[in-house]
Amino acid sequence: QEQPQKKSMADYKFWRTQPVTKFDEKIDDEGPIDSCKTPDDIPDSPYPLLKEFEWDTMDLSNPDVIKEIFDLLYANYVEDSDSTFRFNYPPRFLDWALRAPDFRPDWHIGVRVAGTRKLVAFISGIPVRLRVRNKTIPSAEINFLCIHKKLRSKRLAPLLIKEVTRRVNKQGIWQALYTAGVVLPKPVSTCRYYHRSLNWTKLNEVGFSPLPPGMTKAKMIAKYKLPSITSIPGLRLMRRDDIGQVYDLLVAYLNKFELAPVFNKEELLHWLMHDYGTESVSNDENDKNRVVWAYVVENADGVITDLVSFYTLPSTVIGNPMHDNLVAAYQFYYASTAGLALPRTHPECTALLKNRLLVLFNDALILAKNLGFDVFNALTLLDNPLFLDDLKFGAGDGYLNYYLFNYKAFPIDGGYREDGKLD
Ligand code: NHW
Repeated sequence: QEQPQKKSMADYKFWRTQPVTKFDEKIDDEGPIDSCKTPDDIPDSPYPLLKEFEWDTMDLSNPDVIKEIFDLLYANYVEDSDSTFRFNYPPRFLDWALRAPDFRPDWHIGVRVAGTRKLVAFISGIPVRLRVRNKTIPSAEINFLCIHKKLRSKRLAPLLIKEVTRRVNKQGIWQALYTAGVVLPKPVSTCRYYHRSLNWTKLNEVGFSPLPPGMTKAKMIAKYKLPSITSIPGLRLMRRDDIGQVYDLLVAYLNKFELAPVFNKEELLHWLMHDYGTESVSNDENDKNRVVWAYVVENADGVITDLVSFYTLPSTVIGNPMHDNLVAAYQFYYASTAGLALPRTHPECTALLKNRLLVLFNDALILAKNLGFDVFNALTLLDNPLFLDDLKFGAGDGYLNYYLFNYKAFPIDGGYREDGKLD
């Protein structure tokens, strides 16, 4: 099943004016698209809005402000194609995702109704360093673009995008990464979503997993049954003092891939551990407020050989009499030493890695199931094609397109195949 067909450049009235790769563009070399500018070339004041609206910098250190963003997203953020599910990012998630190390408050941009101060639109950026093959690019990662349903199709999105671009450029940053389910000019990479049922009965009741022809409910439940305890000796919740080893392991693993973030230890600690295990917050696996879980495998010599992590992302189930939410675990960073010393093309490298990832992710599924997740989601990226089918992940309807702003790059394999097959 292919992604919905692309339109031609002429149909993108906004995007055709932006420094992004065109659909039919032939790429000769990688690098910025726009000519070089300096922050002084960028206007000091915000783009004008219609007079009933005003820009606001959202102060996420204030829980009331996070709640306002939560409420906007809760009612208006991303839905699936037939409006059965809508992402429901918990406030704690927004805090984690947006107040990352070195975040800039003025990249958390709201649009309010001038009279009532009601929040009606939002866009955010955080600073990231991206490695595209062997070049490291200071960038912004743009996310949570959302416009209230009543203000759709009024060309407000291009204004939000231009305003975040202005604020990012003012810091001397000229590139950005963003992802979207929709096709825009032009993805640098496309991944497909895969889903592994943990609670098949509930997934069936909410309409996520139909009963396949010729199967019974009992057979489906049996198909997805998992052991109740994990199998890898030395698998345990990550602690803050693991960061040195985890950092080295993840850097070595991600090095194999063409597009990856470049973290320092502080950033990686934030993404894997948030504030868990600090003086103020315990490192409790079952804490109801937790948004990210990271586990390591420590061998008998105290060496960390593997990392696996996932985060929570509940969705509202729209108009279902039995359930009002669906809680998905999303695969996050992982790494393994299996096969790492061998060249990637070496056949033994793939076999070693595949065997390891099969047990590592089977354990991750068990952990997620025991934590109460309904489904485990992953994309076709990294080494996932080695284990998705075997671990009973099924191909979803959704795709995730990766985009670079003001940077042309040769396409990067995201594991998405038009024939739906995995490598
Ligand atoms: S993707 C999630 C986006 N959010 C949602 O889907 C939530 C539900 N939908 C909405 O709120 C993750 C609205 O439908 C939105 C569009 C706001 C999506 N990305 O205002 P108009 C992200 O947050 C283009 C980019 O009339 P609307 C990533 C569309 O193609 N562009 O539409 C965000 C058209 O342009 P065209 C998108 O429905 C990355 C124009 O918007 C888009 O009322 C942002 C129509 O505008 C999308 N997801 O509002 C880019 N969806 O050229 C960052 C639609 O076709 C770039 N459009 O005429 C980098 C900036 C920083 C650079 C720094 C160097």
